[in-house]
Amino acid sequence: MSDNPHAPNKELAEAATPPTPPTIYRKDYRPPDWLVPDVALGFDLDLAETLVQADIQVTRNGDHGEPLRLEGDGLEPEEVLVDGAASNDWRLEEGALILPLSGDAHRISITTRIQPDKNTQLMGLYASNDMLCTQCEAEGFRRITFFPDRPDVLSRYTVEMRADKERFPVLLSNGNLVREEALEDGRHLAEWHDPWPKPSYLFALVAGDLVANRDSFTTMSGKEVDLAIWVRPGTGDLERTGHAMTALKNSMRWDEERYGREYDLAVFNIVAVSDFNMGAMENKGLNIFNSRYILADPDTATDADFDAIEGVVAHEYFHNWSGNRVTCRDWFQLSLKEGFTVFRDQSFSADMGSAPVKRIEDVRVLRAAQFPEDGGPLAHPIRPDSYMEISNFYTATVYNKGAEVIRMMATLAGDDGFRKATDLYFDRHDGEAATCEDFVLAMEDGAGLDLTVFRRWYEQAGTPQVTAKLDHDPQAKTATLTISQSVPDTPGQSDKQPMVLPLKTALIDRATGQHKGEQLLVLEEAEQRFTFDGFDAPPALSINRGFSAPVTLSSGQDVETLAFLARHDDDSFARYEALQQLVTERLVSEASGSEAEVIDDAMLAQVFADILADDRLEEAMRAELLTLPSESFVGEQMAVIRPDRVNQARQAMRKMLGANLAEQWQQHYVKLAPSGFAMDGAARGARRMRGLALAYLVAGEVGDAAGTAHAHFEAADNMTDRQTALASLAGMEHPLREQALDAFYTRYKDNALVLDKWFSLQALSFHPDVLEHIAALAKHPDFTLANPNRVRSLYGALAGNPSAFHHASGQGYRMLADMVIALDPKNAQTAARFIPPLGRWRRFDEGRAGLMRAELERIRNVDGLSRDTTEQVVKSLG
Ligand code: B3K
Ligand code: ZN
Repeated sequence: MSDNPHAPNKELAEAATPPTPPTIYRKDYRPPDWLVPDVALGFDLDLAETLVQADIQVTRNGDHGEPLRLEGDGLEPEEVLVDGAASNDWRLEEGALILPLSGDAHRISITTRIQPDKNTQLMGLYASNDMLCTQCEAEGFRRITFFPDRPDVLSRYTVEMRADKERFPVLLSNGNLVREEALEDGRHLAEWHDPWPKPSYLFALVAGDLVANRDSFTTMSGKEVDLAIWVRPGTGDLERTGHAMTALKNSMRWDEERYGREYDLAVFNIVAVSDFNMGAMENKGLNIFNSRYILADPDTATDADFDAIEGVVAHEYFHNWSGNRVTCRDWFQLSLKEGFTVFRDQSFSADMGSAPVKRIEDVRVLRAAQFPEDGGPLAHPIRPDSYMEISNFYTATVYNKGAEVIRMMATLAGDDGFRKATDLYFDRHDGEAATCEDFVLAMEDGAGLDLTVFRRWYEQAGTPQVTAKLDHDPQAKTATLTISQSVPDTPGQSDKQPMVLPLKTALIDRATGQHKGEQLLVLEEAEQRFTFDGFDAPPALSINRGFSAPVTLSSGQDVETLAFLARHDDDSFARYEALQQLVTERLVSEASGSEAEVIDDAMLAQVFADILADDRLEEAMRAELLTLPSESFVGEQMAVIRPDRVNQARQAMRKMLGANLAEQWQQHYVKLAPSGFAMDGAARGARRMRGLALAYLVAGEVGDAAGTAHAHFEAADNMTDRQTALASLAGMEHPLREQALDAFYTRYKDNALVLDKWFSLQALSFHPDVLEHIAALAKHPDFTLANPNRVRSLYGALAGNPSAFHHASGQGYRMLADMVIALDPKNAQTAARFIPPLGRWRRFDEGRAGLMRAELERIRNVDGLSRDTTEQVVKSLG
């Protein structure tokens, strides 16, 4: 930096701003110049240094004179052979190896050497707990060897692994084991062959000292599949794999029954690893999982953890067809496999448990993660038009909104039509790298739909805003529904076209609570009217039932109508929605000081009391209905988010409901006390509802709240109860708080996944000193930036606790930015995931917005900032 006092500040600032990485555009897609039908890989595996020999058969794709381009990231070739002869006719360009080739088919052999134990990015081949494993999606394979590392190059892989037998007794890769041999010097060899051509992102290997839970599955055509879930020995982990195994077998059966899809190899291996950037990875025949989505027993995992495991195991398994057999042409098509597979895992979980509760949870996730993304600086269509770093596009938009788009097509097609269309899609594109357009065409051809206008869901970002207004004509006895929509501007997109919105609707008679049947209204224009006959009196409008379209909807219905729907709507989602709306409108009005007509304490308590007394409800659904919307969700509904006021209003409401209904909560608390531990749906629902009753009793300061929570904690014979009670205690200024936290720590300090909960629940607490607690936890000897789960357990919770993160001092923002700056050089992918919370700065009051921006700028100016974090920061600053 110049120390000339006359240098203009602007130039100085410009000179200091690090460069922005190049942008890659969807419109620039070109088919690969060279194909690779066959690959043979040889690995001499070790933690410190692994030798990789890649033998690839390349064939010219079309009539062109382009050289062969093999992507590489941080690699130096030790030797390059072309058709068996050493070659010097190559160059390195931006990390890639460029080889001019004269013929149409050649054999290229390349030797590289990599250092797995120095790989802190956890992409490519890396070490975790003395085991070696890989993560290649999206562009990790190029960190192992030089290769056309793009999803439209499909190859058959043979993999020979050699390693010390004592330290790496288990050697796994994709496909089937074809050979095992002892070698000299205590080494051994395993050869794997995967008969299914696949892109490099689905390559995987694992080497280590592992033990397996083994089982088997007979497919619908009678083929035996050996199943194994591999974990570390001597940790107690093996005993925690039963639930994942059941989930796997259930997924295999479900995909046969619901989609006619059968598994296609003789083995299916899953390996659990502790250090993993994401949830799991669907590598062909060798899924690699973050251990948190495999390991569970009632003592260490909550009911919600059990559900998450079931969902993720299913998700990765379902990718075998939606992702592996039919893969993506390019990374802009990511939602082709991810949106569809999320939809598939959501349907599976709905079938395994309570469908209405599952739907509400999926919508909660969509609203918490995707709606803010769609309304912010990082908004993008489910099929993005451009990116700088593809790892930043594994988003709630691509995944969860992508799943909603598939769901809408399924709704429009009907069950039979949808099945015909998915059969056609799989048959037509088996073995291919396909596009989102291919999927939509299969939907049109298979289900007989015209999706011309519907395609806008792939093009336009932003959450459609829908207004519905119901008018009643007493003379004509008609009800007329006027629905209008608009799609907000998003970065790079304005003046949007109307979307196709399938809205499941019913008009409910207020006297009887009945309706004449649900109708599917399909809105295609900016405004449409629908008239219904036979209404003597104005009905109540139940619209977007089951959340059939992913929109925000305001129906302008008054408090009485919403309260009526909250008590009587026969669609569980719509019933939930009515109560959420009542509560949200009240909280928004209080936090923003508006004069709008909102529900008062007495009426709200009465609606709650009626739901508490409704004996037709299953307990899990009751708990869902009575759970208040999150502070973040309420804040999002405000013109300018005021986190402190939202917190105050919401806490006051919890206190009011806790105190006013003390007797009812108490009754439920006692009535739902278990006689013993069980995992069935009823027992889990009871635990959930009893936990909610406890939370309200604590919020209402009913009796000796700390004593009740502590007794709950002490009596717990499972993690769900223990965590619920500890979360309540963590928010209290009471000596029992420390006592319980210490007891929990002592009991579980050797179990990393449970220790993550200990970090998380303290950082998520309502305690007035939560920021100091978080700062202290960041210095705790068990805290480390090296493990993504641990980082998320503390800093994900910080970002998810508005009272901490949005503390007016800006300390929350600072702590997050400090962590990002420290983590970015080690693990860019995980670091970049913490930028979006700061990127929301435009939605907050001036003071907070300025503080958030300042932290983004501080990160932006770090020398050598990764492409991942740079993209998120540059876009967030706008
Ligand atoms: N397909 C993987 C995602 C891997 C992303 C790495 N940046 C997990 C999944 O969606 O199943
Ligand atoms: Zn996926």
